[in-house]
Amino acid sequence: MAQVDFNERQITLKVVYYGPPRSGKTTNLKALHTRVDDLNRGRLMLLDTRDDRTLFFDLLPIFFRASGLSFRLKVYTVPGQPMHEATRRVVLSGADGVAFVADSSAAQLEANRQSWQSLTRHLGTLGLERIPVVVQYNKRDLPDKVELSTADRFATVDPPLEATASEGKGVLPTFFTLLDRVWDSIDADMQLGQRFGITRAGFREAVSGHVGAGPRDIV
Ligand SMILES: Nc1nc2c(ncn2[C@@H]2O[C@H](COP(=O)(O)OP(=O)(O)OP(=O)(O)O)[C@@H](O)[C@H]2O)c(=O)[nH]1
Ligand SMILES: [Mg+2]
Repeated sequence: MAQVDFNERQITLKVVYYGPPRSGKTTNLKALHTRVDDLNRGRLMLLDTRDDRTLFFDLLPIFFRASGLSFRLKVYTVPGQPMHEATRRVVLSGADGVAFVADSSAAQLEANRQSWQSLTRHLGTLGLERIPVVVQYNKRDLPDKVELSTADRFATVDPPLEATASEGKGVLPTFFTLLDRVWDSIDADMQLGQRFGITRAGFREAVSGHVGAGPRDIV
């Protein structure tokens, strides 16, 4: 659950990028990092092995002020390799929202499905089954990509988003869509808008003031 300090007027939100092995979770985070202005981002922590597989998690902290409030966004990725199941659960705990990064390759359908199942299992045991989850199909540049119109939406209502994170495409739309959903769910629980006088649009504007939204990323 979001940490809200009413005295300090400080809101801390945690979002997690989850998905099968090598679907591009860390690549999303790296692309995001390059789009956050220097003053508002903390150090990008990549905890990986020598061959770039995430070992524990990656973390990108983003800090900014808006409407007299101090925001701390913590963006995590989980390690995708099967052996790190316990680590994924730890990283998920306390999350306010999840971006599920599916692999667009037709060969990875089963890996996507298994990862989705493990996500829902963890969310259930952590009591987080109501947090928002957005689905991103990454690697849209692959020749064997699945059609988005017929691709598994998993249990989500929204149509999946597409991305080619290695080219920085689709990374910001996924991030912003996730934050919109997170804001709505926390606002519904904690009446942030009413208590602090900030709307979702105000929050979104503040985020995009620090996380660059060039035209290239909007499409
Ligand atoms: N073709 C293609 N390759 C991509 C894309 N995004 C990431 N990759 C590549 O996929 C590989 C895995 O990317 P990572 O970001 O490390 O994947 P991950 O999901 O963090 O992997 P784990 O941490 O091991 O679960 C790397 O070689 C990336 O360059 C993409 O959009 N298209
Ligand atoms: Mg990784």
